[in-house]
Amino acid sequence: MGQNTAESSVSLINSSTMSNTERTFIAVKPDGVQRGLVGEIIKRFEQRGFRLAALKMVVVSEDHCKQHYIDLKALPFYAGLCSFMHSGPVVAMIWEGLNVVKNGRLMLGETNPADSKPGSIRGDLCITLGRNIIHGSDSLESANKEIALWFKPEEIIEFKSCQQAFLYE
Ligand code: IDP
Ligand code: MG
Repeated sequence: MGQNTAESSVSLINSSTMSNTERTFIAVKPDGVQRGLVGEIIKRFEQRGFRLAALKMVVVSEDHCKQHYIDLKALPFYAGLCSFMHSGPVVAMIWEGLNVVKNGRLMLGETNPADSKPGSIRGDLCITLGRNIIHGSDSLESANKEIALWFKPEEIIEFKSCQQAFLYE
């Protein structure tokens, strides 16, 4: 197909350039790791078609958790939440793809598992608010902040997935 046809311009605008590289920060919290749900969670993001751009298992400091949840500082559960997040290993990941921030949140379900629909991660795999197994960025701005807090640039791996042409028109 010629470079200058209307069709190729439209497809460039619609897909294979910037938006397919949107990134979100997803973390399996200590309860999700302990319950053996890391594989299930990764499987859901992989099967949806998102690309894994970074992954590590870490026990982070309480200060790191306080920074991660800084927007919730004034809330009564902040201290307990930060202490729990620091209590054991977390699997931190960056996932990439079209509208991955919004779609990642939809895949997670509601903050409270009790309000989460079956089919969502929280709706299928957990029961209570304080043990809801997974974190996902709630906006592009938070995603950028969280990625910068959790990963060094050299830990983020750029590669073109062989699935690209079959996921995006
Ligand atoms: P989110 O994880 O769905 O983005 P946030 O409102 O950002 O939800 O809250 C962060 C985390 O704090 C939640 O995932 C949950 O584990 C915990 N949390 C939120 N609200 C409460 C609460 O009322 N009591 C105890 N823990 C809470
Ligand atoms: Mg949040």
